[in-house]
This record gives sequence, C-alpha cells and structure tokens, in this order.
Amino acid sequence: MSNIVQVQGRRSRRGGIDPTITVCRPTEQAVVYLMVRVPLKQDETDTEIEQKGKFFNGLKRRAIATMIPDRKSQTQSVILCLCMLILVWMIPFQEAVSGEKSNIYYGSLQHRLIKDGFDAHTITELYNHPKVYFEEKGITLFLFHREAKLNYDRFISSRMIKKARQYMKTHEPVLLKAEKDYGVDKEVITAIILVETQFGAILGGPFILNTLSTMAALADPVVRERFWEELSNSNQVTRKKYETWVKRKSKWAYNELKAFLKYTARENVDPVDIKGSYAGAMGIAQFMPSRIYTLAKDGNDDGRIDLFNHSDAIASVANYLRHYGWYPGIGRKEAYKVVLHYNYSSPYAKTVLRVSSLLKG
Ligand SMILES: [Ca+2]
Repeated sequence: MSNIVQVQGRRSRRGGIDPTITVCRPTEQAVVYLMVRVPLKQDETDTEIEQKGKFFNGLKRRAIATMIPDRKSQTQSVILCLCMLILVWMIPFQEAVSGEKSNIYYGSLQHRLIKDGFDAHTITELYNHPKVYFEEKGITLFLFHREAKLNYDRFISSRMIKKARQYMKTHEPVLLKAEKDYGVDKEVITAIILVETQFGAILGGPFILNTLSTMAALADPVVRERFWEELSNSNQVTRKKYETWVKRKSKWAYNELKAFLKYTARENVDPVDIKGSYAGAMGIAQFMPSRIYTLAKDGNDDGRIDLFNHSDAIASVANYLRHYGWYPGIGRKEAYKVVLHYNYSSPYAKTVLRVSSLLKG
C-alpha cells in the first residue's frame, strides 16, 4: 500500500490559489492534511497565475516520484511535505496573505455603508482602490494580542525620560496652554504621548481603512467563515472564542469605520493613506476615529483637527483626560481610573502615571 500525495489547487483571480497537500493511504482516512495558501495580486496576469500552477504540478510530480516506489513511512511523508511547504513559502510571490485583494470580502460592507448614507460612487471607488485589501495578517495579530504581555518597562528607562523632558521643552508653550485650558498636568499628557507613539516616532503599520474594514466585514457570515478557515490552521483560538470576538469587534469596527470615513471627508484627506495601530487608532496620540468627533481638539487654531500635528494631539489628550474626570490636583487613585479610559490596561495606566511622576520629580 503506497502513500499518496495529492496537490490540489482552487484558483481564482481574487481569492488566490489554495493548494492542498494531502498525504494519505487509499484505504484509510486522510492521515495528514496540510494546506498552504498562495494569494494572487489583483493585477496578476493569466500567465503569472499559470506559472504558479505549474510550480505546484511540479511539486506533485516530485512528491509522488519520491514516495511511491520506496513506500515511505507516514512520518517520512510528512517530513517531505513539510519541507515542500517551507519551499512554497520561500517562493518570492510578491503579495503577502494580508495583501489579498478585497472586493470578494468587502461587497456586503459596501452595501451596508451605502445603505447607511455614504455616497455610492465614493464607496465603490474607494473599495476598488489598489491600496484597499483584506487585512488578514493585521487582524490576526489583533485577535492574538495580549496587552499585559507588552513591555511597558522600557518607557521608564532614563533614555525615555530624557526624551520626554526634551519633548516638554520643545512643546512647552502648547503644553502650558493645554494645562491652563483643560486643567490637565503637562507631565501626564507627555507620558501618554510617549507610551502611545514615542512622540510620533511610531505611528503604526497597517492602513486604518483596511484594518477597520476587515473587522467590520466579519459581520458577513461568508467572510467570517472564510477568515475562520485561515485562523483555524494556527490552532491558537477556539471557534467559540472567535465567534464571540467577531460579534463584538465587527460591530465596534463598523462604527469606527463610519467615523473614520466622515473624518477624512471633513478634513479632506485621503482615507487610503492613513496608517494606524493594529486596532485602527491614529495619530500622535492614537485616537480612535469615533473619539476624534467627540473629544479631539484643534490645538494650533488653524481650523482643522490634525492628529499628526503635535499641538492638536496635545490639546486632544488634555481634553480626553478632562472629559473622563481629570482635574488639577487629582489624587493617584482617581488619576489611575481616568488613564484607564485612554487604554483599559492596568500596566498601561501604571506606566503613564509612573512616567508622569518621574517627569515631575
Ligand atoms: Ca489644528
């Protein structure tokens, strides 16, 4: 009885190739089932797709030639397949999984946005933009993100505190104005801006439009199922946890997406060009789009709210903290609760207050 290696591929212009490598014995159930997914670029030509197909056909031939004559054991078969999978990943296909083109995922989301009052032409054009794709990789990171595991200690190093003092010196007039206008200590504003983006040095990776659209699109059962198929290969999350997370986050992301689209339209900035955190927070102070409308402020009085501008970011943080209860002379216990509103993480709030206290000392 020989082992059989099958390489099957499902091709589509937008969804990519999903070759499945299966190792099994004919009279038994599949012993090993491995799958690797190779996405295609939106503009990939038929010839390029054909070349990828040929590669997998070659893989299949080599695998069968190796395994059938020698009747290799299951273990050897698995090792061979794993080696081949590694080879597959090493092929310099230009498009990462996260870069997969989107319309197959974003169809129902577009309908929903249009139904909720967004201009049909603008939405269709936006989701056909080459930079818009399903942000699979980023959303996976978000799902597995563990706030408590982040290394907050680095923010209280002498190097960081020195940088914070320099920042306070550079932006002293704006910080003093914010302190006067909002009654919020300049040290705590500085501490938040340090921890959020290291004073604007780290402004995020993925494009916010893709991050929020991807999470919002998971409200569609078809998209949700497809993404689950990707995730379930990692064995890091149960179906139950996934469903709970999706239910909560897709609703939240949809509201954030609407706020983001309104904000970018109001400020006349291109929504496809703004990068943010894995959760969709933007700018020097990492505001979520919904908060921009209610709590962001124009710190430099130019009539615009630009969260990539330090004066606007400083005033916005001050207003945010005041809104959640900060007042001059606030005690540590109360201050801790207010900072938690910025990011609901105990290590985060403790670090912000520690930095603030070091800056005062
Ligand atoms: Ca401004």
